[in-house]
Amino acid sequence: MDTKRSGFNTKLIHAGDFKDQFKSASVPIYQTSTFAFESAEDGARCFGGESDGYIYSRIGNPTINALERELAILEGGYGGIAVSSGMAAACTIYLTLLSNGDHIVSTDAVYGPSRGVMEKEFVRFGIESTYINTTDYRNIEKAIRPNTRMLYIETPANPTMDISDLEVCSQIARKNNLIFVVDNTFASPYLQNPLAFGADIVFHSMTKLINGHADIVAGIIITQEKAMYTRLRSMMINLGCNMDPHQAYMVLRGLKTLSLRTDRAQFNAEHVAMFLEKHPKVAWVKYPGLKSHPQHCLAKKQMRGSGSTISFGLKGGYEAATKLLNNLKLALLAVSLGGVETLIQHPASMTHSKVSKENKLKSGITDDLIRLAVGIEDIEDIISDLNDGLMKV
Ligand code: LCS
Repeated sequence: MDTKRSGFNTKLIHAGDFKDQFKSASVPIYQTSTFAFESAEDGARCFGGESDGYIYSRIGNPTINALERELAILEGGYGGIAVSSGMAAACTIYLTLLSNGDHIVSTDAVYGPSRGVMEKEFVRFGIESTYINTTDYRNIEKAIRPNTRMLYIETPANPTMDISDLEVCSQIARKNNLIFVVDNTFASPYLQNPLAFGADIVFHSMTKLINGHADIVAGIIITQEKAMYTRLRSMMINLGCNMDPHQAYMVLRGLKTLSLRTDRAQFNAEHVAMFLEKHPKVAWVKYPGLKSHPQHCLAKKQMRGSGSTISFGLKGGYEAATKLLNNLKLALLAVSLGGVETLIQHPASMTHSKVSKENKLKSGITDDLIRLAVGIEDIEDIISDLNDGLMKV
């Protein structure tokens, strides 16, 4: 069957297109570090690239490759490179495509360590970075310098839920000869396909929606073109930030229900966002599905849904936020998102705690911001938990 032409849900189940001699329905775990060659000549052909036989699991493995094929199809790209985590994906992209003297322009409200590693570590290799609000394209144009090499966007952004215009960013990147990279973690390929808007690279922390069960840390990079795929794969192999076959199996298993889980979590998130917006103790709510979100129309244009993460603030600021966080019984006080269970956290003191106070404020990561990752529990229970917690504030 040509899964490239089938619907999204069919792709979720069949796009890995794995076949073995036993006609296994699910992709088996090839828990092996190495593969024997048929002969010395065969080994030489495998290493010489004349045969596509397996060599060694850091280089390639049938379970991992099935996941890579599937994600490449879901994102509409040339190929996928599975890695050990979302951060491994970001760092492989930086290390492969940026050199001494280069400059990167990025969304300011990105996942804390994606920015931290650039400002604290990559700066040692002479790579400069500028973090700006990419929801306004004029900020991007102003930030571009003669040595700018990459435009790096996170949309929706963690934790502000800001949405950047993928089409406009892609046009700016083309005009200025920049590599356009999109972190699509908050949307997943179910809700948004950045390559279709002209991105060169899309990547995910598969720890979140794609795996969806809070039991695995994983990442993937998907490229539009073969040349970039080859460079990134070679770097991944040499860095050794490959995925493990068992990890790939777990993600393949979680991925099958991506649309079912996302639909339900999104249904819940829409109701929670409306509940919060009406609550007297809540100062503000930011969820792309609400009309009050500054980029609500853009979200509708480039996304197929609003996802399951909400940011909001209470009238009592940080003090009120801690009271709420300490008084919830169903929602787990934990970082991460996109899983089946509802999670809540305080980005300024948790996920983004290493970002300087000044940069946090500039990026909209205010002290009152609470991030809620809505799960697939019964909506009545999630709202009742929040309601009880808010009564204690
Ligand atoms: N990109 C985004 C947008 C993320 O939210 C995260 C992790 C990463 C990349 C890194 O992925 P990892 O290496 O953890 O697989 N975000 C987290 C968060 O918001 N809470 O805990 C982790």
